[in-house]
Amino acid sequence: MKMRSICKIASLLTIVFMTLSGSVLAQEKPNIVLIFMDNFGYGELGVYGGGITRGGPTPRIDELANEGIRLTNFNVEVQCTPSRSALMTGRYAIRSGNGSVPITTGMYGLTQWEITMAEMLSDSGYATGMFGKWHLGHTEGRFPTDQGFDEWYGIPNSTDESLWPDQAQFNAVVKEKLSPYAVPEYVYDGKRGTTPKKVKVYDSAERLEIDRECTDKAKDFIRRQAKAGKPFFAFLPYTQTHMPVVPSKEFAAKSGNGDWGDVLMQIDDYTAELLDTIDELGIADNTIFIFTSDNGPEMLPGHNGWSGPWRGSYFTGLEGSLRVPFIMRWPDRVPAGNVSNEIVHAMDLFSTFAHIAGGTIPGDRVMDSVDQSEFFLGKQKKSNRDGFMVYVGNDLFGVKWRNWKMMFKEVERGTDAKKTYDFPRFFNLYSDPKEEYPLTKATAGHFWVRWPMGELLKVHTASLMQEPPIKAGTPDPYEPSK
Ligand SMILES: [Ca+2]
Repeated sequence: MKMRSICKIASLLTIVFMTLSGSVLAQEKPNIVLIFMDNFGYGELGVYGGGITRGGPTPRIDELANEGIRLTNFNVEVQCTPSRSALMTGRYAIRSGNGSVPITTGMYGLTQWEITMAEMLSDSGYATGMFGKWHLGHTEGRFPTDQGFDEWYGIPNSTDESLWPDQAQFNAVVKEKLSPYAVPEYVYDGKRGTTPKKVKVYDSAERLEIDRECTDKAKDFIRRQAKAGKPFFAFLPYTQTHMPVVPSKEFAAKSGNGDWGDVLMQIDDYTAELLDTIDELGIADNTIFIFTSDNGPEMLPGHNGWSGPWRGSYFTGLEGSLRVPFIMRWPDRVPAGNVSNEIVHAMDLFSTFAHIAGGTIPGDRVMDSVDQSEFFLGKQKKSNRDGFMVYVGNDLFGVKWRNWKMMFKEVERGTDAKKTYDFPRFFNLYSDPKEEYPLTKATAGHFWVRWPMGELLKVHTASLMQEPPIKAGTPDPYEPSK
């Protein structure tokens, strides 16, 4: 009898202990690895219809999709700078003065007033490392290490700049000192609290190996944080597949199908190295691993990417510009093998990560981010977003809502003239996925869709009145007027 009581107490204690350790585990902050490709279209990966059809198989990323959730309606802003701004701040890029890539404003990027995803995660106890392309400011006080990243290796601007040092005229202009911005782009190495160091010129030779270096630096960062037992955010905004799309020497001619196939194999291999690293460290189960892109495909002929079933390249409001691949794996938390056509926007990752990581969502500014954690975790079938505003540069092109689009403006290719329509064009994305037929039997009976879309537009317009957008090129310190 006595023995049985002891056993009973012992098993009760075991249950209590297991419950406690279970809840401790549940409270552990997951690591986040976020791969954010550049100009990488919807159609490139095998699991999205690309891979072998594009001349370069992507088996590891395809496998990753089977281990987690894959979205067919994940949306972004349509150029490099705005997309990165929206991702980092959880706000439409127009709000922070980053609605367009910097064309005439050398002083650009995020003001110190913005709260980035890296700052939010850092405040929540995360180690934050960035390895790749920033494109949110290249002046003192605007580097990633000024905006919440503990460390950064990569480039401040973009990859076409790697072609500049090959031009004799450019090199002559550099000597003439005609503009502080008509200078070579550098690869930087930075630590929080210090001025990032220039490592080397980002030229056409370095273009080949920059993503190799970023992968190695990220692996080192991940190993150090795992050893220290600190939750980490590893942000990998790779430079591929922004033009010029040429592979590392290691991958040259590997696919036998040209540069594009080689680069796809390279991307798959680098991703596999990161996945293998977290496996080796035994932290895969507590690591959210995401593969996505900043905007639709590159449009430069010869370097042009593929938007899969959608029409259009980046710099347009077409689906090919807006929809990019999105795969998220979090073993035993995000149900495996889930494929969803629910609308999610890159801005939503801010609030989703904040929820998962115990971070704080700023309450003193307009936030456009929507928490999608319950959706990703499979607790609800629907996402928490029905639609969003479609911006191209600082222009509001239209509204996307459920399977509909109401477009006031249109551009076929980013460098083409913009067309403006007095009567908006309505597209049913189910019956017309390529947005070719604005006025058909499929749309004629549905002009009511302008009302729910009008409601979204009304709320958005009011928010811009309530909190006027920061002008592009605004210097620090910035404070909104009350
Ligand atoms: Ca881009």
